[in-house]
Amino acid sequence: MRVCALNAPRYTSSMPIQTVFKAEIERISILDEHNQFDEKLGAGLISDEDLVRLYEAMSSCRYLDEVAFKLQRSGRMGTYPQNMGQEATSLGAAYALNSDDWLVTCYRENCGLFWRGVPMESILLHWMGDERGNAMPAAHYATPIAVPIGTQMLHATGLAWASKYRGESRIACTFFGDGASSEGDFHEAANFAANLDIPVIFCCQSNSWAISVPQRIQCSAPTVAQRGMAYGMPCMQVDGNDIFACVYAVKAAAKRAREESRPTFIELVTYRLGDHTTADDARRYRDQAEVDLWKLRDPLIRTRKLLETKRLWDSSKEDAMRQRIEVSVNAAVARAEEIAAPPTSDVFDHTFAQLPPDLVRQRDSLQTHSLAGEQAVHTEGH
Ligand SMILES: Cc1ncc(C[n+]2csc(CCOP(=O)(O)OP(=O)(O)O)c2C)c(N)n1
Ligand SMILES: [Mg+2]
Repeated sequence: MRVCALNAPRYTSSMPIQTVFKAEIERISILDEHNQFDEKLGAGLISDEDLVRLYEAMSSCRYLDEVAFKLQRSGRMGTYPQNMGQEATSLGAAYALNSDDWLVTCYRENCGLFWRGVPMESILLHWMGDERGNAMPAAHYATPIAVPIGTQMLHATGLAWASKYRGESRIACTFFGDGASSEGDFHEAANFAANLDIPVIFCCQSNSWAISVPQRIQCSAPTVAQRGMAYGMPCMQVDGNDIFACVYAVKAAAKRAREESRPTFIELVTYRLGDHTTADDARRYRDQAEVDLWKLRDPLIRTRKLLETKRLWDSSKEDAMRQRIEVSVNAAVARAEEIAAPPTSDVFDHTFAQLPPDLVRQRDSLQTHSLAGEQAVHTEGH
């Protein structure tokens, strides 16, 4: 982004009309869907060896989506939001960040979380309704996936502020949808981060839809990126289906955060190829022609094309990879399903250090199937 006159004095005596603010937003694209690669920006950004690993990571995440869909349909898992089509965004960020920078996500960032090392069964457990799926191992610097829209942007800003206050070099990177950028939480987080110079990166997954609400209805501005500009934050728009562009943008934002303690807003333009969740049927509100167009821009297809051009990939490697992925994803499903279900009383265990008396009564009456009235008999231990 180029911001002209952002730091201009707020008062001027020039008359009668003058421009006090002008801005441009740059769009970053390095590897497009026609296999065009920009050497100037892309050279040296991702090694060949890493590109193969990134492709496998995206493919593995895509396969998990297939499996999770079937698990939900066969009653073995609750509602699940497929990540299909959006794998490159969070993966690019996880690749570009340090492994101890905070990754504060919502629910379509499986690929970045797995790159961090978050176990696949944690994500499966979450969608199976098991609280233990939210216990992200501390070593991964990832917060539990946030389903309430928008809340996590405030958490990321707070985490980055704490890090700055302690004099650590750790920054935070948060992910949210285009719909979430219309929530008050986004505006509070952005204002706070920009005004207090907080080293946080706001990554918006601009996927055209917020369930059935098209982007044009909830954002009248030509780009979502300019929402960050309103707070005086550098912003850019990025081809979110281009793993190189995602890495490039997050690297630049991380450098700014670490060296200047400044936030950045990145609009990652992508598309969800699946339904909003397994509880949705997107055919009811969007055209197949639109979906077909975005299938051609799939981040997996274009990464594979580049690998083939570089003679790093062929169908036998693809088949061998598919077998590896099937084994590892199926093993993660087995591990998630083997974990014994928590006791019903578990819902009372994670909020209070000392359970208040009314909740003690509810917990105990739950075990005896009676109502928790004032007269309920205390049945602890039965
Ligand atoms: C606070 C809150 N309001 C409403 C919902 C219901 N809801 C779930 S997803 C969603 C749309 C989110 O759209 P977007 O932010 O664009 O993310 P996407 O699902 O497209 O990735 C809504 C309204 C919610 N989970 N939390
Ligand atoms: Mg969206």
